[in-house]
Amino acid sequence: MYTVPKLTDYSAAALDKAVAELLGALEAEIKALTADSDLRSFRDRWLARKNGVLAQVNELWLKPAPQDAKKLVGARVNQLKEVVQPQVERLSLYDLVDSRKPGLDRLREEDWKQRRQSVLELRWAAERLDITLPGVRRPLGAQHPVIRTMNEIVAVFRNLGYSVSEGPEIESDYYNFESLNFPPHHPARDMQDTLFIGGQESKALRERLLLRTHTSPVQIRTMEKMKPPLRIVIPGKVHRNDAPDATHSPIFHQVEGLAVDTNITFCDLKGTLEHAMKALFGSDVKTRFYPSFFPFTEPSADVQISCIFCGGKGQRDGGPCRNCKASGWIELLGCGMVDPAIFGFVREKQPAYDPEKISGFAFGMGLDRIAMMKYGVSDIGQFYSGDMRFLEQFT
Ligand code: FA5
Repeated sequence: MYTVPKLTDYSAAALDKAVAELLGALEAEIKALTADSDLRSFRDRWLARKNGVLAQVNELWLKPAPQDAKKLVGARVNQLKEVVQPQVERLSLYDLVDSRKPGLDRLREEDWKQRRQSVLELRWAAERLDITLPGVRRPLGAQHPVIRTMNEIVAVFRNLGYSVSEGPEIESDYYNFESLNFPPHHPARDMQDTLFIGGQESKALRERLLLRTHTSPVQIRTMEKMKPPLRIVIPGKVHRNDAPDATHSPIFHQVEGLAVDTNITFCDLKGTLEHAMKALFGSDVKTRFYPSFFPFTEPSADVQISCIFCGGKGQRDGGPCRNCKASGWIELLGCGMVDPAIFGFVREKQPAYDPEKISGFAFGMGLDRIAMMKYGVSDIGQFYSGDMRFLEQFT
């Protein structure tokens, strides 16, 4: 009777030989089965958790295999299990059923033949392939409209030579606020309602963890790692403690941009954003900048584009345009020249950011509202509802 040998050679050829021997032994044992065979012990011999042939294969082949052969041996052992287990189980199936009824646990020769025939039929039925049946159609997936918008915007900046930078969604107070020039307890912090991780009262403020409220911390993280010149876009998910309504979601997405070099001016910022807006919304689109405030840029501006629904007229279909509230303009992003104070924070780790020698601009936009505009979505919550009827429209 077959016993599982120990292996000394773990090469593919030696494994193939050992596997072939084992399968040969199984075939011989199956052929030798008769009506009087004890199918339960046949099953146990091959499949018992303790000391069955397959269990021994695990113990004698897989466990002692040297590290570099583990993957190969593991694959062979799995293949072996997939072949041996169903064969043995099918043959012992009827005996296991019958052996629960006293007097029926031994089958007569005729019975055995018949039953083996029905096992074969069962197997045939299970494995039969009706090629005339219609196929199973897998539903087609598609990019989520917010991600699609994100990729489009990132592509515009990649074409301008920007590279992509990413950072953690769980961020420290230092990177999300302090290093971006939000002083502690300053009202500027109230500009963004923050979700803090609980139970951190004993930590210093700058070390407390929170869900990042914007992608701007990645500006600092990237500058700390890379010397100027720098041109990066930062796509990502952000969170704020905002009550959900048609245009606010506690989770949303931003794309941020940062360019740092010698002699970067506000003209570069204007030219870059004007180009990007035309690339995204069509060459007819106009941009306008008006003063704003962000703690990390100085001067700062909000950027509006001419309304893409009414062409900037403020009127549509004989009435006021609802998308721009009849103003002809839609606010799209915040931007400005990097405040020299930001370089001051970064210099601690990366001295090349000397505000006397370099300058930069930064901008940031909310993606979800841009996607809403592009795809005519009236409620931001639909992006996060997981409702297939909504999402299927974008396949
Ligand atoms: C900022 O987050 C700045 N970090 C942007 C920036 C970067 C300015 C670099 C200058 C330089 P603000 O808080 O305005 O800015 O948010 C940017 C955009 O996020 C908004 O214009 C809006 O489109 C979007 N936004 C804000 N809150 C929500 C919300 N709850 N749901 C959906 N979108 C939101």
